[in-house]
Amino acid sequence: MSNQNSPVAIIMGSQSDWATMRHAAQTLEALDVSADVRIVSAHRTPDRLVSFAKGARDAGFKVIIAGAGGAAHLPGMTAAMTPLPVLGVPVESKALSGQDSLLSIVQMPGGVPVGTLAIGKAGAINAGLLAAAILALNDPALAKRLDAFRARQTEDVAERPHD
Ligand code: RP5
Repeated sequence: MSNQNSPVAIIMGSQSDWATMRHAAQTLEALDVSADVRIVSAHRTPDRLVSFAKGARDAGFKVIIAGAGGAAHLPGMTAAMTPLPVLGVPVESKALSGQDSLLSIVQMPGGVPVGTLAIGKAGAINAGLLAAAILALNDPALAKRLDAFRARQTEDVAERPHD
């Protein structure tokens, strides 16, 4: 998970986010895209956040996936400090089922974008797919792997439901 020279960084606010964010990591792994996975909390480790976000481009990352729950400032603060594309995953919180996370991430002011995904597992999977799609713009082999993923997904849908 600590992969030097990875094009994707997956950051999350807490160990407790890993159950959700692992789906982003697994999605990328299935597409043979290396990811560097870290805990970076906007509130509990603000210096770590500043250091990571300000250094992310020079570290060689191309896309950042940031997951957080509750008062989820991590994706937005990361986007404020890097020119890299930031994909935000709202983690499902206990108190408000992730509605708080979603609204904390999605309503960025014009000028500082965060590409906000769905709450929870679906959002984490799609963040992985979107990161791969961004990288595939300059990586024909990865584009083929993404096409194959889509084709398999289509083939897996039965014509009719079964009991
Ligand atoms: C956020 O607070 C984290 O992203 C996490 O979703 C939430 C709860 O964190 P823990 O109290 O479980 O560490 O910063």
